[in-house]
Amino acid sequence: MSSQLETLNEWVQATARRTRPDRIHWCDGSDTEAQALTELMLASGELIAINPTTHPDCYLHRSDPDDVARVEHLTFISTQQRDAVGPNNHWMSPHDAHLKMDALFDGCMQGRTLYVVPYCMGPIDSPLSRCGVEITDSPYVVANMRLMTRMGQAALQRIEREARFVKGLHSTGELNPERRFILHFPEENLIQSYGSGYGGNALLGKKCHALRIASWQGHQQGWLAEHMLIVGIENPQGETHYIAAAFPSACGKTNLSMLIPPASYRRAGWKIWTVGDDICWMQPGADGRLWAINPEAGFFGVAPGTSRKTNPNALAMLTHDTIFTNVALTNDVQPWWEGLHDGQPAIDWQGRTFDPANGPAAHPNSRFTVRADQCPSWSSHAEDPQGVPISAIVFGGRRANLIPLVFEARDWTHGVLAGASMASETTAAATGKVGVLRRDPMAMKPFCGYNFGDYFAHWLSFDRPGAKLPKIFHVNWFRKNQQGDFLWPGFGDNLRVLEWILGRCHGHTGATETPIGFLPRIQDLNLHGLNLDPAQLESLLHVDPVAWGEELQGIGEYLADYGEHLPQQLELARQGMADALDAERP
Ligand code: GTP
Ligand code: SPV
Ligand code: MN
Repeated sequence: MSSQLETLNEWVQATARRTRPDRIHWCDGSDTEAQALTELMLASGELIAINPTTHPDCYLHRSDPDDVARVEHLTFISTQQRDAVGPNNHWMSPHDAHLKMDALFDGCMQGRTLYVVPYCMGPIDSPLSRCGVEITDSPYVVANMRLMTRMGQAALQRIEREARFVKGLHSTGELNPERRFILHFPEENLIQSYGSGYGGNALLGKKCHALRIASWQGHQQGWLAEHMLIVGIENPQGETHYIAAAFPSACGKTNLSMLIPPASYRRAGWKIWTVGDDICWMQPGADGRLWAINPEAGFFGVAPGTSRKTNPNALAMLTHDTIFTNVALTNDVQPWWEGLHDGQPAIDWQGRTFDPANGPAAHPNSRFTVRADQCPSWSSHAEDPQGVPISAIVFGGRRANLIPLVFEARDWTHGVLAGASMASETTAAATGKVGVLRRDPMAMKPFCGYNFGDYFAHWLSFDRPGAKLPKIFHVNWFRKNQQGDFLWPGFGDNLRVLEWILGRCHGHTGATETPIGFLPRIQDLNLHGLNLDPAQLESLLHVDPVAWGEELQGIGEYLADYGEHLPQQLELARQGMADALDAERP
């Protein structure tokens, strides 16, 4: 046995001594194994079969009603130095964290099976990929990890070859929110999660490994782990350019990554190729460009709002081999959620007869899990070991006011400031109040495993001799009018904005310069076939110098929280913008 497998085996044995499972099962990722797990969960009620005629091999899982989203207040980074995690994270000392977690894990798997899940984040043969092993007592987690990662034998073989892997220990425990903690020990390459069976809390390859631990590793090793989709845009000349875009949870990454072009674009020959919908690992290549992989192999997407009209590619991939979590059911046992438009809910997400008095039929954070290659727009380059080259980076949030449809940063530093200044209204993806505006730099507020001040400096450090960096943009699909309606149609029509973005990258589209950056003039956007009132477009592109002045002051106060860790360059860029705005004020 190789030394890595010995290390793994010893860790599994030590974990079993603490958690005392009835059985240990090493997952090989095979179809036979998956079928056996499905049957087990159907028998226990953890899975409910969905209509096999309309949705073959699709299942519904209902989580505990108190366990339906990420829990940011219970998520901690544990490092020797408190300063390392910054004011953007909850911190616990490794000593306290281990005491707490060891006590929780003591005997917690009695009567259960301990599953050992070796997985690879990223294409199995890519040098950018990283492996991990999740130990879990939840067969639902195993089934999801099988769809979301390269799980099983191949990953184990890679672990055997490599020097290290990330360890993740998970138990659903009693599903008691009072006994729920998500702990990260980046100095030990270790994750421990107790008391939740839901998504980002439990599928440890995703947010815990591929963002919190990976961002820490990227900081040390010169790469970036980001909460970004990756999409390829093929123009009528047959050239494909890739964009990486960061939006906070439930703010449109999955939708943008698989959009269907507007009719006039389709006729002209535009195509969209999906590489990733949630996480992006990037690093400079020998040519100075940033090259990106999607570390995931599947989608864990938001169900509500997904329809034939908004996201037909998603709907097409959800007709077979999909796990639905916390959606409603129709009378003939098809999945249903708000915004689907087809069919009627009969049973709500908690298994009750649907009654609108109980709230929505599907939970607002209900999700689907599906293999990425079921997506009709899945890119043939998504598995390229070297990744895809990124032409533009896009940041965006859910902002009802102030932020225009799109603007281009002046340069890399200004772009990093635009990312660091992001704010967005909170959504149902995490527990807590929805619709509250909060700062969410680079859409990484819940996911950056270290001090944001150091993270901003790390971003700035990519601007060095020989670098051919992407241009940086900021978008907002969510600006509203006074009646509270979205000003921009969004979804497929977002390609109109992406076309302008790529045009700017290649120097053949116009813009106007403003104190916040470059904005398209109305004539710079392709609006063919779009019925938008010109006044609406003007509101979408309006920059109010007074309100922006206040925004910049707020940004300054927020960034000041990072004290000595904040790179001075960012503060200087912010002051430069503030001065330019002052000069514009009446
Ligand atoms: P996570 O998986 O939580 O990281 O979310 P995400 O960023 O992938 O968001 P997703 O694409 O699932 O969209 C979340 C919600 O926003 C859904 O209800 C969508 O229908 C809605 N949405 C997405 N794109 C747009 C858009 O361009 N305009 C509007 N108005 N809504 C959108
Ligand atoms: C998010 O909240 O950003 C998600 C869902 O993608 S979860 O896996 O729960 O983090
Ligand atoms: Mn996400």
